[in-house]
Amino acid sequence: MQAARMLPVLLSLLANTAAGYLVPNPGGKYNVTLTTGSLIDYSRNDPYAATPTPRALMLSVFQPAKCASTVPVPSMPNITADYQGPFLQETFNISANLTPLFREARLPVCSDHPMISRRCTPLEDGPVLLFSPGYSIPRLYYNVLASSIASEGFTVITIDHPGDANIIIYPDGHAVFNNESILNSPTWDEYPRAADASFVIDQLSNATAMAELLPRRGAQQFRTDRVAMLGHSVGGASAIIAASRDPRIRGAINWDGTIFGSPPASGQDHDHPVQSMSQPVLFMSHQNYADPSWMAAWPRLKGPKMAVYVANTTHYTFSDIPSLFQAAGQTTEPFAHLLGTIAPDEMVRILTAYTTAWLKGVFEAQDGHLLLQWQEPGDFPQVSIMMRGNL
Ligand SMILES: *[C@@H]1O[C@H](CO)[C@@H](O)[C@H](O)[C@H]1NC(C)=O
Ligand SMILES: *[C@@H]1O[C@H](CO)[C@@H](O)[C@H](O)[C@H]1NC(C)=O
Ligand SMILES: *[C@@H]1O[C@H](CO)[C@@H](O)[C@H](O)[C@H]1NC(C)=O
Ligand SMILES: *[C@@H]1O[C@H](CO)[C@@H](O)[C@H](O)[C@H]1NC(C)=O
Ligand SMILES: *[C@@H]1O[C@H](CO)[C@@H](O)[C@H](O)[C@H]1NC(C)=O
Ligand SMILES: CC(=O)N[C@H]1CO[C@H](CO)[C@@H](O)[C@@H]1O
Repeated sequence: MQAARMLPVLLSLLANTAAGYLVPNPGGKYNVTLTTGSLIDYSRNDPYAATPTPRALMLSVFQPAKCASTVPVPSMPNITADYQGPFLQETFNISANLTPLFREARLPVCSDHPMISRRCTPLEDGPVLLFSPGYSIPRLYYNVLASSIASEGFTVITIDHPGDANIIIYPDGHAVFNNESILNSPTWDEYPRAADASFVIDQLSNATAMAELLPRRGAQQFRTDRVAMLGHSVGGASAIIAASRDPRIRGAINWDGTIFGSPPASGQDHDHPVQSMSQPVLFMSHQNYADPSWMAAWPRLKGPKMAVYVANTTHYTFSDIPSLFQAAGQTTEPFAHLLGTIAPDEMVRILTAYTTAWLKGVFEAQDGHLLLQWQEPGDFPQVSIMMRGNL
């Protein structure tokens, strides 16, 4: 394949471009501010640390904002980007080293510069959407998707789960790596992830913690009565489990995530990690296939529920990787078996449209009224409904 031979050339060109390449502005009615930082849970030790260590989450906070100009910022730290090429080569047995694709990606965000930020007005009262990544994939693989959803008026908080993400770089520079022992649990780390989500919600109303996380915003709480959770892969499964355990999570969206295993023996339910729950749940799949773990969860979902699939996609189309290829002027063709054949920007539009339409139903509906009248969000021929209930 010619494209396969072209790729190393392009990536080495990228590697020599100090300025990097810019991802397009997000498509919604807002631009976004981006702040990264950590929240430490002193009440809980990290189950995957070798020595007793409080659980420390790295977060990216995307807030919708009106700002007339944006600045390009790196999508991830160099150290994280440098880790990804070899990681993906090993995981997917590919010869191309994708490190430059990550290293050179720049996101357009509202500037932090005081002269400019005076003219930047973030939307402070938007609903909050927590995002949990796929197994071993850092949260920084979802910056483009998070920006796109945030630009529709949501504060999106992406979470790195320590011991799961392949590498997490903290503000003091130290790194935490993946701990494969996660895979020994029949539920992987779905429960620690759910606990992480509940901890983040606790801290949304902790003005001191919010001031440390978002210094420019200052000591202000976020509302915790309009929070939902989204995730990809095991992160999507975790979103449902988290919602089934924490009623503050008012809706859950699972992007292509199998729900693993049986709950711990102390659980109230004995044959499925999802407890009976009333919040609305949306499933988005890469194939027209009823995942047995979804079928097992389905009867426990007492609220509005729907499962759709997106044609011409794979499990990994639900990430930024295809968008980064497109922004870098590169075709995904050599990687069709990994990234699908759908146009990358179309996939971003689909994931954003279905996610935000579902969330609007969750937050704006009186007793699910809007969800009951669910309309197709726009004209996306690649999307088909597999199952729905209580709609
Ligand atoms: C990985 O997690 C296990 C607990 O599941 C822990 O005993 C072990 O020390 C951890 N390994 C490392 C390298 O942190
Ligand atoms: C977003 O930023 C672009 C510049 O990158 C600007 O042209 C546009 O007006 C901004 N939109 C909003 C809603 O702030
Ligand atoms: C990342 O590496 C580039 C060179 O490839 C360098 O110019 C840049 O300063 C580095 N960024 C950081 C934050 O160290
Ligand atoms: C990795 O790919 C090469 C060629 O692309 C192939 O020969 C080899 O069998 C693959 N290895 C595995 C473990 O699939
Ligand atoms: C609120 O946040 C501060 C700063 O992170 C922390 O010291 C404090 O323990 C938190 N309070 C609660 C109730 O979590
Ligand atoms: C570009 C591409 O792969 N298109 C395909 C998308 O999926 C539909 C339905 O499965 C096919 O008919 C298209 O050929």
